[in-house]
Amino acid sequence: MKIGIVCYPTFGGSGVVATELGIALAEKGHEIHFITYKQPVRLELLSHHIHFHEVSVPQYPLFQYQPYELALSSKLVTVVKEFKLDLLHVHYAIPHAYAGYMAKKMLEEEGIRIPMVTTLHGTDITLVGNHPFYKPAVTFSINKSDAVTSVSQSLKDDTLRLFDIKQEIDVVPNFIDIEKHSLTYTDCQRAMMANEQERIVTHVSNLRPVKRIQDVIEVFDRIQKKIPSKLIMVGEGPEKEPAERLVTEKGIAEKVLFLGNSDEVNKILSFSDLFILPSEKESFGLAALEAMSSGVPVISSNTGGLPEVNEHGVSGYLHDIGDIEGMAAHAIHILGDDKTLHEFKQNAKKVAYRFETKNVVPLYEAVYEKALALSVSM
Ligand code: GMT
Repeated sequence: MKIGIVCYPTFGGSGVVATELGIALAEKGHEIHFITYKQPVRLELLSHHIHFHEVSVPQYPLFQYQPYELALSSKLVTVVKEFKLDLLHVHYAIPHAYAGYMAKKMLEEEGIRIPMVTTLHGTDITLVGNHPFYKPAVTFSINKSDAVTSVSQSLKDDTLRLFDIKQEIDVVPNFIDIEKHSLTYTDCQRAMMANEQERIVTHVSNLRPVKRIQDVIEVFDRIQKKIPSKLIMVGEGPEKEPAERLVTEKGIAEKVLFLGNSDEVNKILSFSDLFILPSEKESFGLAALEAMSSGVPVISSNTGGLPEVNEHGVSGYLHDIGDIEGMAAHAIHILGDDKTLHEFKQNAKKVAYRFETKNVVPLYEAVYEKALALSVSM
């Protein structure tokens, strides 16, 4: 199949899922065309099965806001025609589903029918998409998609509760290539982060308010009072500065490393002992799954799709949003002795195996077949 994938090319979870999906589909023999404004961060190699088409928006001084959707829909029309694509798969509803629908309609004028699959990832529904300024357009473009997927049952329920949706929604979870995440570290790499007696606690995100970064620091502060440990913060975002201030106020600055965005998350996870994800909202929690696949137990909030990923008492623990004391107590329990930590590490990896790439990618292929069959019958 020739598939056009539209996504955000940055470090966000939806872009990572879209990119890994494209790579996995190409490995299965599909021809993949990424169409976005920058080469996706996790897309290292282009090949005859993987192409990248850059969307550029000409800057014009009259426009206060440059019309990206317009440039994207025009680019989609050009790429679909030139490479004779069979299907468009757009990730994150805003504005991708809207631009995709416009492209579909323009192509129809030329007698070309192309189905569009929309994958809902999270904040496109629970935060941004739900804003009254966007809601009518988001509802419209979801309903006009030929097939819709959401990354968890929880996100599907949220979508049906918040929007007037006439379309069926298939749940296709995030997935992980466990082999790729099974890196081992050298003592020298770990030693750059912590000494042998210290446990390593990690958080990876785009450091937005929805991730409750202050809770990460508060939980770690309680951990380090009981157990020698270091906190590694990976990512860039608006909450970084307040977090840096908070660790200085608490006098734990030398125990917290802010690494910024990193291409080496797998390596960092391979020597981590615990992952903290206390988010306000989290439709799935790809970061938690990535940690678990590296054998890192997770302390998370019990919100959104997280209970579908993190198994309470097995791969880690789930707590009410903001329950810093509870999270810290369970973190200390996991990190307290080597035997308990070893058990949680093994269990985390076992649970992650449920979401292996080879189990999940066929679910997307089935959705593509369904969308294609539907568009032929129309
Ligand atoms: O908030 C993020 O982490 C980025 C965001 C995105 O769409 O780029 O992630 C969302 O999609 C991921 C991939 O499907 C999910 O694993 C994340 O849980 C989800 N984030 C939220 O719902 C906050």
